[in-house]
Amino acid sequence: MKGSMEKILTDLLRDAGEIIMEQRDTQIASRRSMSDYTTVTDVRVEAFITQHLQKYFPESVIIGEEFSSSRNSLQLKGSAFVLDPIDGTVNFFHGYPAFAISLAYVENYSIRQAYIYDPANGEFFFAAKNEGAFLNDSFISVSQARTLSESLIGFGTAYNKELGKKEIEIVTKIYERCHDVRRRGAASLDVAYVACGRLDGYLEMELKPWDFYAGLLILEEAGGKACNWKGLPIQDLVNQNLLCTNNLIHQELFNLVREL
Ligand code: 2AM
Ligand code: CA
Ligand code: CA
Ligand code: CA
Repeated sequence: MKGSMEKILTDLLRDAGEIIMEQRDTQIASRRSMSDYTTVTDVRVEAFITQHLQKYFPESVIIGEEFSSSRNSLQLKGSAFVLDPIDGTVNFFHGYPAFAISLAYVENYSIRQAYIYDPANGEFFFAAKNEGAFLNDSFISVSQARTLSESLIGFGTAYNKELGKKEIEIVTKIYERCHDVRRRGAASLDVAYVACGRLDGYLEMELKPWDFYAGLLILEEAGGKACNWKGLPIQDLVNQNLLCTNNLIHQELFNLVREL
């Protein structure tokens, strides 16, 4: 039997997924750069989820990509939700089916529950602290790959083209040493894919908290490991260069990232 919070949030994200798929409106609502933009659906879905969260959990703070513009308003003390209404907006815009709703529930700086819903593929990732990680109600765990030479590695390219080119340089070195590399374009799903063993590692620069907060718990509960590119634990609510692995290849992949 699902706990009541889990049931409410699962149903809420499924309803939000329906809005994304059925009212597919890719009109641009605002644009920060050539590849950094928001569609009216991003804003609509965040408003929809926020409204319901406020109704069910009025004491919780909501930190969402589209409405939490001021960093000063971000706080994780007490209870908070960290929300990305559409992670993978560029994919959503182009009709490339790799985007997700990402929602983390945090209590006193600790992620307690995590939800990543990929509506185009009907895949729902979930984790609860100390209770394991799941994909569509089945337990998931990270891969058994022991070396980079038997690994598939995901990566991202930043909206900032100069930064993105730097990432591609790093990835070129990794590519020479692994089975292959993949660039899919939705950070939350990339982390979830490491958690369920489809990827053995994943790296991306300058991610925002809502891109990966839910993924962090799912990865941890599935036996994986995350750090920033300095090898330090992930800090709260700041942008970071993220490195995620199945744990077994962590040091080997980190050494290549650190070299640059
Ligand atoms: P978004 O679609 O919600 O904006 C693409 O590489 C991935 O990085 C997506 O998950 C995208 O999330 C995220 N991302 C968000 N902001 C970014 C930024 N300023 N630079 C690079 N990637 C960003
Ligand atoms: Ca965005
Ligand atoms: Ca995002
Ligand atoms: Ca987003």
